Amino acid sequence: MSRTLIVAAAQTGPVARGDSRPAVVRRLIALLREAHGRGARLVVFPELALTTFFPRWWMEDAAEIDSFFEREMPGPETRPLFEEAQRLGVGFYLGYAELAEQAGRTRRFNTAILVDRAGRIVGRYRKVHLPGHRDHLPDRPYQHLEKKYFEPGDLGFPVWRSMNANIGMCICNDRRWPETYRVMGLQDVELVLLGYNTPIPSVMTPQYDHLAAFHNHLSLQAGAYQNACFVVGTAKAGQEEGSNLLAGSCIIAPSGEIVALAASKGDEVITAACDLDLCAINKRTTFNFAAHRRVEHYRLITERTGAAPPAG
Ligand code: CDV
Repeated sequence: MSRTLIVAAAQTGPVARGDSRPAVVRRLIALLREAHGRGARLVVFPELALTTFFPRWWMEDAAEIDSFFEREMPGPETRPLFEEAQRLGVGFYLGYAELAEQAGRTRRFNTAILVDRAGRIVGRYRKVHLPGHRDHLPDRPYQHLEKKYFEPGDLGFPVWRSMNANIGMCICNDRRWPETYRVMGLQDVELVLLGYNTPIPSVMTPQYDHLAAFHNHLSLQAGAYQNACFVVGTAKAGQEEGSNLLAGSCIIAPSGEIVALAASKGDEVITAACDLDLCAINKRTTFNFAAHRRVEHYRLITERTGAAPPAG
């Protein structure tokens, strides 16, 4: 039986600070319907898809900060997306800011969920690699305050068996780290789903702004090839509250090739028919981990966080 799954990346254009949740959800539903019309059974929405990319602003008022977070999922404003996806029989990935009450503590995460075709949340991922800074940098036009507004994820990089595929998730900056994909690769991942908001100019590396699109695809293609899996990367793109967000949503095959690529900076659906059995080619040969990995030489990867020069 063929394991070909039509997957969609549902890129969105900018979301303004004043856009209501119901208005954003209506846009997501329109993209979902378009993807379904093109045969997609799994749709990937961006990181923090329900709001503007608020870590660009220094905020101190707790109520203002919390207005960007979801306390329940689905809640009254997001439920229509779940209902429509269930009606259409389409699974989806959705990124949002999660406010969780855990063991008497309020915790905030940059989160993505995997929803199956029956509208059930079957997977939850909390962003591990939080970029940026936690202090106010008033000389900069924009901040990148993910380290202030979110805790690092506490769930690792699980892979779920759902929709007849081994599916993993990550979020934006995670895509630049080979460890992200390798941990999922070791769980036989076939599809890595991720959303991103990549502001240009970058607060961290303005020297590389002209290479932002290249580095995006380089990271996604390397992750797909080296772990023999498909990768779906979905942007929130365009001029958002004066900040330019990288577009370039794409679907990558296990060969490392880009098989679908967004052409615009706005709301746009791209699709690819992903034959999941193609993952087996490199999983059985070049990247047969059981046959070729030499874990006795990889200890530093988990023992040391920062780089240190050689002794002597
Ligand atoms: N949302 C992000 O994680 N953005 C980062 C930027 C700050 C570099 C990214 O890796 O695209």
